[in-house]
Amino acid sequence: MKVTILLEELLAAGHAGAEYDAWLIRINEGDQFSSGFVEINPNSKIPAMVDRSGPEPVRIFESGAILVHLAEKFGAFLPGSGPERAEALSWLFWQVGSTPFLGGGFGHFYAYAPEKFEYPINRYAMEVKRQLDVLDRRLGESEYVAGPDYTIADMAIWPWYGQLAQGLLYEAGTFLQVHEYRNLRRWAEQVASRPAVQRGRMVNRVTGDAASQLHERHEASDFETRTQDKIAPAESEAAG
Ligand SMILES: N[C@@H](CCC(=O)N[C@@H](CS)C(=O)NCC(=O)O)C(=O)O
Repeated sequence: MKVTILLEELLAAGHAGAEYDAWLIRINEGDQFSSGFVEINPNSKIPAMVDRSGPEPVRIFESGAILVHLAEKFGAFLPGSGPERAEALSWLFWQVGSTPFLGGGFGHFYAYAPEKFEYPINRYAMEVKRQLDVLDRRLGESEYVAGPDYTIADMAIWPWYGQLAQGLLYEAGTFLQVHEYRNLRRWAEQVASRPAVQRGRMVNRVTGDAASQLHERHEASDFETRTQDKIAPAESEAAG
């Protein structure tokens, strides 16, 4: 989601060279272990990207590396030097290092594990609340995470902590008392209101409302013509 948000932001800012093809990798069906995907990401995780704009295709894996690659290529959403760049990269790497405790830790035990084990749920909930507090304090002193400007750090953090603060992740809003993090919620709503974020959130999405799922994205008009409610209306009705 963070990569498609950046690509949509770049297009919205007039960078026509950011036009992209997004293919669906169904991780619950093991697509990430197929030989074609492993050639792009030897670690078998989404996201992964091939930049075909140069003389030779360039593969990039790890979401943070993809965001930096694109931001540098287009000279956008990442300050080129100085303390502003250091701050944006610090928060970007903060996200990559912190989120395994939210997704692999809290999300796994709270939402997906076959049984409810109290100890890991409490342990990871405590860590996630600590992380939410870190973000809330930062967003109390700054409009965006890295300062006055919207950067790739916001795009990396919003899909996890922004959506969590808005109650859109794991249905854990009440359990984690996310309403307490007022600065984080202010920022989450601000980022969520951006049309490019709304589009980026739809790409490769396979859950929720059929009208918000664009399984593959190959051109801008796909948002109007190829969402699941339009290409598989019978299926989406049957799914409720
Ligand atoms: N540090 C990696 C994490 C990527 C990651 O964990 N992706 C998950 C989905 S959120 C995945 O592909 N899981 C499939 C699997 O573990 O087999 C990044 O930021 O790109």
